[in-house]
Amino acid sequence: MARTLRPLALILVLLLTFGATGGAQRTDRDQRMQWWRDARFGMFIHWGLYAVPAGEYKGQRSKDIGEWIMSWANIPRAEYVKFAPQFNPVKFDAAKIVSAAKNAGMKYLVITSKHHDGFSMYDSKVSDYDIVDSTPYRKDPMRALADESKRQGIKFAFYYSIMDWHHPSQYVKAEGKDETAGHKNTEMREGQKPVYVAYMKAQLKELITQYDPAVLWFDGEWVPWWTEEDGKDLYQYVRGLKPDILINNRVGKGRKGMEGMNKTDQEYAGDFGTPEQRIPASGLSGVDWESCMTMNDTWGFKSYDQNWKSVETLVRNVIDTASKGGNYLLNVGPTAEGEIPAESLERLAGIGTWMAKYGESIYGKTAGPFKTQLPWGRATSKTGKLYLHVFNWPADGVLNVPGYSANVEHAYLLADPRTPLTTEADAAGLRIRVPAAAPDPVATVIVLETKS
Ligand code: JFZ
Repeated sequence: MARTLRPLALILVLLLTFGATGGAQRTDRDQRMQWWRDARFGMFIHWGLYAVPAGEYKGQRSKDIGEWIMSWANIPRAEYVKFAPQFNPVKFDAAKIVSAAKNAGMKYLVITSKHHDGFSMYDSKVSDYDIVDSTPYRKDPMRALADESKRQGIKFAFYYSIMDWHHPSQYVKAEGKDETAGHKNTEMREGQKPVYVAYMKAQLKELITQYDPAVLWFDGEWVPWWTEEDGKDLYQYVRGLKPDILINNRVGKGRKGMEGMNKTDQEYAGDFGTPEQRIPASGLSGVDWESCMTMNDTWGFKSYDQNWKSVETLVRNVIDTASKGGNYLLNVGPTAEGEIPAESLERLAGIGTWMAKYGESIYGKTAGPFKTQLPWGRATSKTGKLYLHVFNWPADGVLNVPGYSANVEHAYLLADPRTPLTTEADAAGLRIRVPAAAPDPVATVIVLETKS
């Protein structure tokens, strides 16, 4: 870099670094969040050693989630590590996974680089407890996924757990539980926290410098030994390594339980809220959030979980989320062979069919103008355009948009822009004449172009 440019670059880095948690540098924040706000839909991938037991240990099954088996089956470290030599995902195909995400209409993927069990899914130099060093597979699937994502033009991102059931700094102190098994609240050994934080930072540096992730999605932050101060420090560390990276609010202590939004008593670290297994009742203006959700009842693969959501539900969840100004991060849990289950692939394809037709109403769109929920569906918008998502088609051929009084210039079905729909305004709102039968049983999109 030319000598004269250096001070400028330094100022830029400082601005990006410290504009993060405060509201002062709103424009920097807006700039780096832009792709993510436009994306609206991503793939979550929970994949790790837990795919080997697939929800079953010594004949014991559980309603609990698959990636927590080390905890609910009370498996000591010395036993859990034995899954590693059995983990040989020879059917893993990065191109197939990235294509499945892309064809579903997803714009980014977030994969577990290390979950609570502490097993690294990439070639870490600071641990041998990783897929390259301790499994017969000996390859780095994160390398393949990062490269393939770049090739196919989809953003690649990492999940990383702060709580670690394998690291010697942490142990379990709970009645009837093995000290080296998993637990929702690990204890930190006296004096070991700096050692563990250094380990995390070394891993995060590997992940960021070698794989260039667009997002760092932290989790497992609720353990009592992790503080907001630790979170802010880690946030700055990660941002220092990659100024335009996005970091979720689970890096610190701001998150309000499963609701996922930040507490408001103080400023917390993180760029977006993380509601889990739910979509907020309404959006919050000026707040970025992403609802993560499973397709069945587990994140990590379980051989016997068949409680699948329908394509209709999943598509409507994408719409519901976008209509409240949020992102939808939908999970898949690949098997120990490295494949996304067929049931998940079918659903991804089904969502993709809808998204290919109606994606315009989702990408780059935000909440609709309505204060109360529309009786028949949802709405998204962007200056000059309103997209009505009709879940329940009117039986009488008239769709009422209560309280809507904007000046409509054009109304049409998104799938048939050349056929105008007739509209009438009255005191109660807008009435749109629509075909007798629902053009799309999952959700039909009607576009209203308004004078702006
Ligand atoms: C967390 C993980 O524990 C889980 O395995 C998965 O990765 C999910 C996306 O994130 O799930 C949580 C986190 C917090 C609570 C419950 C589940 N909580 O605070 O009750």
